This record gives sequence, C-alpha cells and structure tokens, in this order.
Amino acid sequence: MDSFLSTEPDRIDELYDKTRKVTYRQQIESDRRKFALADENGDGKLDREEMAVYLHPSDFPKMRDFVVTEYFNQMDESKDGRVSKEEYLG
Ligand SMILES: [Ca+2]
Repeated sequence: MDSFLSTEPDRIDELYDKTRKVTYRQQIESDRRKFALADENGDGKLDREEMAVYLHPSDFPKMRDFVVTEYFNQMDESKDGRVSKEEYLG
C-alpha cells in the first residue's frame, strides 16, 4: 500500500501500483476475494489457520486457482488472455 500516493475514494480507479500493475480498486477487490477464500467457515473473520491461508496462499492447494489468476492478470498487460514472452520477462 505504500506505493500509492493517496487513498482518496474518487481516485480509487486511477491510483496505480506500478510494482503490482494493478489499480487501488483492483487490489482491494483481490484482497476481498482472497479473504473470502481463506475464511473457511465463512464467519467473516480469520482465525490463525485461516490467516495462514490468507498470508501464504501458495502453500494451500485450495488457493491455487486464485494465485494463478492473480499472477496471470498481473502479467497479461495487453489483456488479450495470453502472457507473451515480453510480458513474462517484463
Ligand atoms: Ca473464519
């Protein structure tokens, strides 16, 4: 979050994290999806085991699709549904 200049609500779609290549809104939506997936019992809170899933999603098979989709969307800068060698290598 430090790479964002501001969290003003009216700028939520234009603020861009250059490192992660996402807007602030996209990051919030991604975090909400990750939280919902990690919240195994759906109580809206993360216990210690659920927090481990949230913090280290790559370590848990149930988060595999989320992790792949997040990386894919970040790499596919042209948004053509494919990651070119140039996009992959950055
Ligand atoms: Ca929970």
